[in-house]
Amino acid sequence: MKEYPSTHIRNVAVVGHGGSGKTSLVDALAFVAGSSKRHGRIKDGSSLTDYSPDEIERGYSISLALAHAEWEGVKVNLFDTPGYLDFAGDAIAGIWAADASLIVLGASAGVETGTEKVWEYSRTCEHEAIFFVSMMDKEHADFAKVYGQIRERLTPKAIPVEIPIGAGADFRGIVNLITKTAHLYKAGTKTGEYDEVPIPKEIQADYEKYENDLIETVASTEDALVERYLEGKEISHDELVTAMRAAMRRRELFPVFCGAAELTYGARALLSEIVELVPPPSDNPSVHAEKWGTVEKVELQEADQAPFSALVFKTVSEPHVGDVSLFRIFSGMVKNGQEVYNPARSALEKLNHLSISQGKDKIEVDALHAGDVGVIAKLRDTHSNDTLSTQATPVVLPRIPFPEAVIHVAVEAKERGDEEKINLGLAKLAEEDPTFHWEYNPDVRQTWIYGLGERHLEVILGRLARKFGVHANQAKPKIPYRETIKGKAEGQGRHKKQTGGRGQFGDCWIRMLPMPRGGGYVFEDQIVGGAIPSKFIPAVDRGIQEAAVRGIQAGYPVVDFKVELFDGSYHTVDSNEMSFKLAGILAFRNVSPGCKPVLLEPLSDLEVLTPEEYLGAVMGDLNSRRGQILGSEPDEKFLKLKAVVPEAELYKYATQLHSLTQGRGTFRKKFRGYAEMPSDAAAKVIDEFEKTKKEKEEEA
Ligand SMILES: Nc1nc2c(ncn2[C@@H]2O[C@H](COP(=O)(O)OP(=O)(O)OP(=O)(O)O)[C@@H](O)[C@H]2O)c(=O)[nH]1
Ligand SMILES: [Mg+2]
Repeated sequence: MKEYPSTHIRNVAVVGHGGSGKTSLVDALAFVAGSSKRHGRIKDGSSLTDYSPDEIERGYSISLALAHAEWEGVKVNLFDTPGYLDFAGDAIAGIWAADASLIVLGASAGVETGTEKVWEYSRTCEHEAIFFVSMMDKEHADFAKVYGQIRERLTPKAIPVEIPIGAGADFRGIVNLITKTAHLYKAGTKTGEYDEVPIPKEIQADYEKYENDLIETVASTEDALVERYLEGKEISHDELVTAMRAAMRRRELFPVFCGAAELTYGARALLSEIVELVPPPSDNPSVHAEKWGTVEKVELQEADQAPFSALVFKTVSEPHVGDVSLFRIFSGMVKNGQEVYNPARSALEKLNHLSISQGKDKIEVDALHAGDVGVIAKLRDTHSNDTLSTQATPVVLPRIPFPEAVIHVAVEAKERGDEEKINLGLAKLAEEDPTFHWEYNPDVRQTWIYGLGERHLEVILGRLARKFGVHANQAKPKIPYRETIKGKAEGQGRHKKQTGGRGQFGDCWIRMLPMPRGGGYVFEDQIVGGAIPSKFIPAVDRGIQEAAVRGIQAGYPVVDFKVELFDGSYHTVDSNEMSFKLAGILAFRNVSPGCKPVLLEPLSDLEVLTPEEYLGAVMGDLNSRRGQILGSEPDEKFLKLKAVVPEAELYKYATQLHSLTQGRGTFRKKFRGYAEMPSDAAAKVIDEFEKTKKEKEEEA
């Protein structure tokens, strides 16, 4: 493998809606360049970057994967990212680690919700972006329609640089408006070969219109050009390209290309455009890093002579290899076998078998230069989002803002005794995937897994089975209800047992009163004159607490109440701590039902972002979930709706919101606290408790 200096590298994140043709495009680009030896296909599970067993099985991308195409002396690094929002973490990581976004659209599907999302991420990273309208060979392919949608829904600054010749079954070539040439593909070509011909007559009119638009648009980005354009003077090819590059850098212009990746049509032309228009890493402004352990800023130049820094943007665990870290060098260079430093974990790491990745194949290299992307297996203590640097200049790079989990379910072992193994597997998977996490909830005694969507969690459980050999089912998460009291009452708890020898005796009188929400549990000893000897009083307290954990009405822990112990009696021989603890338990059981017990449920603060047209549907749905709507306000193009909703009503809310808003709505949720449950909802929980109690009793 040739060594590529910074000036001869391009880093492109291939992003777009699910199924828009990204993986097929990456495959075609690497193949026509000759960098990948075979033309892989999604359909037969042979594509270059969808190589993991779960991707082959499902037929879509799940993980970010790397490939490259060596073209015109330049190495184009391609980050194939998944389109489904469930795996958006990898799309964001890809955009973050690359320098430009190649946004792929289907020529018949056009702009979809996933396209809007990746456009937003790319905008946040201030990336240059290129649009590629693929699948021009598909039925109903319509380039002009898709271009119109891009302008309307994404940006009016998009401008075609290529237009198709024919569409659908008749799609046979492309015209480049800058070089003023047409490529006609040879039917059945395997590597995208074409004949270069003059502009065909049948599209002459289209050509003139688009060419005029392009020149006018590019000229208008620079005063000097605009004047010459208005004077009707010729603008040269080089001037156009230079102006385009500059405007792309300022995000004032986004070129649109087209083709049919699966047929390799347009792949060669696109590679040349990437080489020409996307800036090499050496052109990037310096990176703002932070000196480890300080707030001191360090400006790092993307040049070989700068101190080494790289961000691990992804880790994957691969069979027979172990953990593989994908990293992007932001400054400096590294040599195979070099020792680097992970400051956040105080870990020295050796880069043995420094490699680059062509799909699943690793190609060992001697060195990697500033701006390049590499892979390394078996780092000791380095995870996604960690910075690798040197001990002499320990720095941390800005971290990838991974999206927060929006959905959680409980998991249950299919086979008893597998719980421990499941938790170990989940912990490992969480290290790999920053958008996935898990916890054991002791309140409800369930393991909960959190992710970006149902599909994400299904994939996680699939991996658990495949990699760790343990099978788990999804279950509805139990709600950690609480109980409390609203009224005051008093009464006795008396434990007396006369067996053969020494008996048991404990007797107490308590008063129970409500405490404010969050006030906790308070025990007050009001015994005067030794009615209960002081050494037994803590036992009464313990008994009450023990009983309170088991609930009053529905078996949930009782919170926010006060107990005053005001009287009692004892027996000099038969009384002991155990008897008074039992007396405490009995007192709680006798008195609490008379204190107007109620159920408390967890509430969440919800912030929903939705396009205005779905506001009614979103509000109606929240109302049906016992939500209390606090108000709405504009938030850029969307409306932000605030509401308080019981957690019990939010099971799989992400999925529902997705379908209500055609995938465009998003939400964030935060635990707000506990509040009293309305009696009808509480009655259902109490019934459920009674039912399971009865079943258990019958079983016993
Ligand atoms: N007709 C036609 N079909 C294509 C073309 N490119 C891709 N496809 C098909 O479209 C489907 C989706 O293609 P992928 O390359 O997997 O799309 P993707 O964008 O990577 O999908 P995700 O990774 O799931 O987001 C596959 O069945 C491909 O065979 C094309 O140029 N023409
Ligand atoms: Mg894909």
